[in-house]
Amino acid sequence: MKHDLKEISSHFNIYGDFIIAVPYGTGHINDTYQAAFNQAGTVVHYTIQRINHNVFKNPVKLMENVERVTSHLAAKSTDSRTTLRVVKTLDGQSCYSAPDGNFWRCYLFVENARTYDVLETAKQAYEAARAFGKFQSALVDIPGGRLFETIVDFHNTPKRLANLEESIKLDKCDRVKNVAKEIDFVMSRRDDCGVLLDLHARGLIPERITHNDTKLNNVLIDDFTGEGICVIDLDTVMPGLAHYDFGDMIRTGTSPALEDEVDLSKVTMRFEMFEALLRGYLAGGNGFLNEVELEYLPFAGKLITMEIGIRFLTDYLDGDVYFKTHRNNHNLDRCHTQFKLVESIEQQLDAMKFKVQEVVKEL
Ligand code: ADP
Ligand code: GN1
Ligand code: MG
Repeated sequence: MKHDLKEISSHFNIYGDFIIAVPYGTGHINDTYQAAFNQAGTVVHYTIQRINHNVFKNPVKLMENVERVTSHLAAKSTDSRTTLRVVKTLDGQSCYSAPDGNFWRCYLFVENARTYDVLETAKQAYEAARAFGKFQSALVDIPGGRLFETIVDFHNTPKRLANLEESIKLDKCDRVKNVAKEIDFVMSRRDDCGVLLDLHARGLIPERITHNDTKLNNVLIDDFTGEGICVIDLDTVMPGLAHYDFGDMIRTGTSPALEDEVDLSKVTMRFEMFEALLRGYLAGGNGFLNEVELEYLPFAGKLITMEIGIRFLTDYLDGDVYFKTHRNNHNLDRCHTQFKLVESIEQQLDAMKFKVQEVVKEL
């Protein structure tokens, strides 16, 4: 293992004897481990993570956000499994700054729950989206001023497009020649990029506190009840538009294929999963969205899927420096699934909008 997890965990306020730590999950950014401790004969687990400080430039401010968010959520719930619980370092900090420059944090591990990279049932989609809806609406009254922006312009799609154009111009790895079709795909849809920011600038959709990485594997589903119990991966919780979250749910919750599937015939927007996400999100949020926000929910799925596709394409051109990759052309494969899903959403966009109207009338 790259890191000495026994030594690292000794800096946290964890009682008992370290048994083992194993790499955990399929995230693209941080390094996540599940650590086991023997506490008077009982095995107790913790999540220990290295915060990727190339991506998150200010881990200390980031952890201040996490502390604010988790304590606000904890105050609203009596069930300790419904929010992440930060385990502090021995000197009371929310992360451990190691001599080699790495930053580590620790959470209580939520037992008897798991995440899914591909959702299997509409119930899971409903439950995951309900958890994110609840999460967003619970943060509406977080005290203490605006949260710190851990990554500025994270969902600014026009800027993501500008970054792609810059990478095309630089063509660092001589890869532009391989992706003419993909570049055309984006350029023919460039007018979509500014739509949400424009609505916001016109005062039609408000800034909210959003999660910004609502990949469906960022919510823990209870093994027994099937409920979406705990929203995790809080690094990007910061000011944003509701659409960023619902859009990413459509991106990751509707396709039956993995994000890096190479058989593109498997990639499709399953309408029944969209409907389940919509119903779950609205049930969890309990009426907090305005009319324009509701109207643009289906479009958000198209835009956020295209945006992440643009980011995978950009990283492919830059030489795979941002997202973890595990094989050649991994980012390009991921880009292809995103663009295929964009096409599938486009074909169903009218029906999706109609469904929103129908569901909203029922509320
Ligand atoms: P990344 O930023 O790398 O995606 P996550 O915070 O999402 O990291 O964690 C990776 C995986 O570890 C999650 O998908 C989830 O399965 C698991 N996980 C993370 N935190 C916890 C926790 N507190 N309890 C249980 N499982 C967790
Ligand atoms: C990254 O960390 P993870 O795997 O949950 C990325 C998201 C992308 C996602 C694509 C900080 O999320 O923005 O949507 O990969 N996180 C960051 O799978 O860039
Ligand atoms: Mg994650």
